[in-house]
Amino acid sequence: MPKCRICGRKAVVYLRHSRLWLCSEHFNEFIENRVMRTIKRYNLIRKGDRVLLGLSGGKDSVVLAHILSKLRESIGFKLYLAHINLGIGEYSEKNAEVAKKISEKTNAPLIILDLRKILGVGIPELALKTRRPPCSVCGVVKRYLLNALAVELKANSIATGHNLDDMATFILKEFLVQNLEQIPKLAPRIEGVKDYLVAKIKPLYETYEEDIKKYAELNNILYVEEKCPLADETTLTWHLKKHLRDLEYRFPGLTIGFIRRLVKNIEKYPKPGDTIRRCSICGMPSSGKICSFCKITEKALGKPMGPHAREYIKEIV
Ligand code: Q46
Ligand code: ZN
Ligand code: ZN
Repeated sequence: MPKCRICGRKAVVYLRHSRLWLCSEHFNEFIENRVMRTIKRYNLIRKGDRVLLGLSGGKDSVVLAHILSKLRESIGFKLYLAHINLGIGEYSEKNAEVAKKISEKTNAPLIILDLRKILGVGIPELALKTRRPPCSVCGVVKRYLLNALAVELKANSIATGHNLDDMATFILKEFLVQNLEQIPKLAPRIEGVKDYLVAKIKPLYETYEEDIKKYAELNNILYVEEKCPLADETTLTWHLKKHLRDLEYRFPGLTIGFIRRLVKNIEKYPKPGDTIRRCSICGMPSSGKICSFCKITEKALGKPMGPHAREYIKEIV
C-alpha cells in the first residue's frame, strides 16, 4: 500500500502532476496551500477586503466556498456568497438548494438572485427569443447580475470557481483562433473601475479540476453533479478541454507549467482594444453604447431591463 510522502500513513490520493502520494489530511493541506499561494502570488485578496463569490452549486464554486471560508481568518477578509437562479427547471432548483446548504456550512451570508423574479423569464426563454446560444446569453446575465450585486455590496472583488483546466482551455482556444487580445482578460486578476466595475479574481487558477473533485469527495462536500441540460458539448472549447486532459495524463504537469509561463508573459500580449464605458441606459460597464444585458433583454422582452435589475438588487441588499 503506498504511503503518504509527508507522514508515512496510508496514502489515499496520488497527484500525478507532482508525483506525490498523500493521506487525506496532507492532501487537504496541499490543496489549501496551493489556493493560498495563488491568492498571494497574484495579489487576489487583501486584508480587509469584501469578497463576493459566485456560487453556482457545481463542484468548483462549492469547493472554493469551503476553502475561502477556511482562509478568511488568516487573511482577514469578509466572504459573501451570491447564487443566481437561472430558471433552468429542476436543475436550477437543485443548485439553489445546495447553495443554501453551503451558506449554512461555511457560515457565509448568501444572496440569491432569481432571474424569473427579476425578469419574469429564465435562460431558456431568453435564448429562444434572442436566437442566441443559451450559454452566451447565460454568460452575459451572470456577469451582469454578479457585477451589479458586487457594486451594491461595495465588494472589492468577485471570486469565481474557474479552475486550472478551464483557464488553460480558454487560453488555448484564443490562441487557436488568434484572438490574442483576449488573453490578458484571462489573467488570475482583472482590475475593476471604481463605482461600476468590480475586480474579478480566480483563486483556483492553479488548481487542477481533478484535485477539486477529489477534495470534494474526501471531505464529503455536497455539490450538484448533474450537468446543465443546456450545456453544449459540441463546441471547440469542450473538445479542447477533453484533449488537454488526455495530454495532461500523458505529460503530467503540462497544464500548470503552461499556465505559469503564460501568466509571466501576459504583459507581452496585445491589450484589448475595446475601452470600457458605461451603458447609456443602465450605467453598468459596456464596450459599446448599450450593454449586452440591456440589448438582450430589449430583444427578448421589448424593454432594456438593466435599470430594473439594478433597482431590484438595490432593494434586496
Ligand atoms: S449554466 Fe449557463 Fe453553464 Fe448552463 S446555460 Fe451554459 S453557461 S451550461 S456553466
Ligand atoms: Zn500524511
Ligand atoms: Zn445596460
